[in-house]
Order: sequence, then structure tokens, then C-alpha cells
Amino acid sequence: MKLHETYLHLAEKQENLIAKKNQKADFYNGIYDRWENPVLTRHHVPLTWRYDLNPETNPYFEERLGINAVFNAGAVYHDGKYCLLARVEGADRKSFFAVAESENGVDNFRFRDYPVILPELNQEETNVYDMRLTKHQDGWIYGVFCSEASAGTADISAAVARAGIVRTKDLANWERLPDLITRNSPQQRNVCLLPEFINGKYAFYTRPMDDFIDTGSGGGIGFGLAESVEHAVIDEEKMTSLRKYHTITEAKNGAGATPIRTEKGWLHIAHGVRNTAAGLRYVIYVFVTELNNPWNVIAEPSGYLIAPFGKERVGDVSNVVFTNGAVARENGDVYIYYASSDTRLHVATTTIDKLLDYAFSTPADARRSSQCVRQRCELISRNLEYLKNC
Ligand code: M1P
Repeated sequence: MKLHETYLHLAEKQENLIAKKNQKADFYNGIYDRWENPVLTRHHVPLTWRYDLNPETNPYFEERLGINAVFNAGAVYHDGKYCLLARVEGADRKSFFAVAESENGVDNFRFRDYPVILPELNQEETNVYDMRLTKHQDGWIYGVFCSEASAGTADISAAVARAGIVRTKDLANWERLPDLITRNSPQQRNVCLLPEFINGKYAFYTRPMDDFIDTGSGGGIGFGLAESVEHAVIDEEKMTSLRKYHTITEAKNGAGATPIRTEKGWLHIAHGVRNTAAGLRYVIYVFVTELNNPWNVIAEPSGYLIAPFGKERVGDVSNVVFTNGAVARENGDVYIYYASSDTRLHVATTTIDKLLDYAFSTPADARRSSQCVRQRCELISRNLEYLKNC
């Protein structure tokens, strides 16, 4: 049996893309480094997932099942590898999950042979996406993701979002658990499980929503405890990082990467959304919560950590950066996996020390132009004084 010439050409091109060495981009803010090449794109998806290689059934070597995008990925360091659980979106608009692994976390990410086979709870579930991975102290790796279904109303685009839960030991075999129930919130997206028990219970960050797109009365990122993860029910959600007028979280916000334990508190790398004349703008921001009371915010620097930049600004849903996965290594290195414009996945690297310095030393949002300019003038005058003495 012979392979199609086009296949050989595409396979070589893909191997070159995967093997391409990544390097730090020419971008500086002292807080993190951006890397030049995206770590995953639709061009990384194996050809066997897209083409029928048999010339008898595919004489023109046409793509049979197209891929539209690879983006929002959960992340975990497992078995000596940086493992991403990416959201892969088919040309048919349905998303599914797939594991890609790399030895160094910045390039050479390769998908496993098959995407994740996610057990279903019911046939209403239409779309699944944005899984946060949590290596929990109970010994399991959990995945919490958005499970979307039609609202079944006259408006055919109306949908309902719930938090689905799965667990695994090897990122290959997945056990589906019942969806999270939050007694006071009709819909949930961007839910994330903390790696440790709090008061002996499973601790979730939530995002209460009245509606599918608008969070409505949802005031920001919530927090709640569940006795069991096998039937996870949260009776009460406390609020953590809030939506605020005229800030980067005015329209909505949501948990991002699984929070990282540090000596100063839980480090959160989340997303905030504001509205503009050109539509919603998504940025990534940081806040820190107390270790023992993980709903209590103790640092929240003003503004964003990462905003769409250069080519990142354009894609299927332009002007968006979004994260649902980061890896923190024992030596303090942090790899933030963020997607741009719902199209491709990038990495930014930094350290826990740098992020904590950023979180605790950047002034909080002063909320009014007059106070913000005062904040800036204080910095300028300290600097001018310092320069005089240099
Ligand atoms: O399109 C931008 C993002 O929109 C949603 O996030 P949120 O619930 O905060 O609005 C998600 O669908 C996310 O996947 C997407 O990247």
C-alpha cells in the first residue's frame, strides 16, 4: 500500500512545525516572558484525525473532518512531562479534549494518538470545553470543564452551562462523575477545583451566572465547599474576586489556571472581561487569596497581567486572551498556557517569586482617574529623587 504524495508532504511539514525550537520573544515587562511561537495550533493536530489516508475511499486526498482551532488548555506536570489537555474545535464547531505532551514545556508538543474519550452522562450534552486539571491531594487528577446543552426554548441559540467533572490517574482513562450542583446558581462556567481539602472538603472556585453569555447578577468569582466529589453539591457560594465598574472585570471574570499554592497565599491567574465598541475584550489578571480562607482576596494588582498583543489580537473571537492552565515546578518556574482569540495556544514563562512580587507590589486599582494619576505621580517623584542620588 502506498501513501499519497500530499500526505507525505503534509506529514513532513507538520514534523517541522512540531520540531521547531521556540524562543523568547522580544517583549519585556520584567514580570514574564512571552515566547515567539504558539505551542499548539490546528496545524499540530495529527493528519490521521483529519484525512482518510486510503486512496480508494479518498481519491482526491480531501480533508474529511476539518479542525478549526486548538486553544484553552488545562495543564499538569505528569510523569516527567508538561501535559496539556487542549480544547480542540472541529470545523463542525464541536469541541473535544486531547492531550499533548512536551519534555520542556515550550515547544515540541505532540498529541497522543487519540483524543480523550469523555464518558457521557446524557445525550443532551452538546459541547464540552475549557477543562481545568487539578492534581488533588486525594491522589486523583481531576478535570472540571464546561458542559453545554441547548436550553430547549424557542430561541435555538439559548444554552445552559454546567460544570462537568471527570477524574483520571493517567490522562488516558477517565471516570465521569455527576456534574457539580450549585444550589443558588442556575448556570456555571469556569469552575476549578483547588488541589487541597479545605476544612476536610473539596473546594471549588465557581462563576455563578444567570444566563449563558452574560453573568447577569453574578458578582464575580465564587467559592464553595462540597462534602463529596462523587456527588458534588455546593450549598453556599462566597464571593472572591469581584466584578467592578470601570475595571478589567467590569463585564465578567472567571477562574483561570488551577490556583498555585505559595508561601503567601493561593496565586490565581484568572480572566477579566470588559465591553468595548468593538465587542468584549478578555485579559488575564492575577489575585492572591489566603491559604486557609481561600475565598479571601489579599492582593489584587490593578489592570491586567497579559492582554492580547500583536498577532494574538486576531482570530475567531478577536481581542481575547484566556487561560485555564499553568504548570508551577518545584524550583519556582511557572509556565502559563494562554490562548489568543480562541484560535491558538501560547506559553508565557515566569516564576512564583516574580508573580508574588507583582501581586503584592503593584498598586491596587485606584478606581478613579484622579487617584490613578496621583498614584503615578508618587512613582515619578520617587524615581526623580532616586535618579538625583545616582
Ligand atoms: O470567547 C472567549 C471565551 O468565552 C467564554 O469565557 P467566559 O465564560 O468567561 O465568557 C468561554 O467560552 C471561553 O472558552 C472563551 O475562550
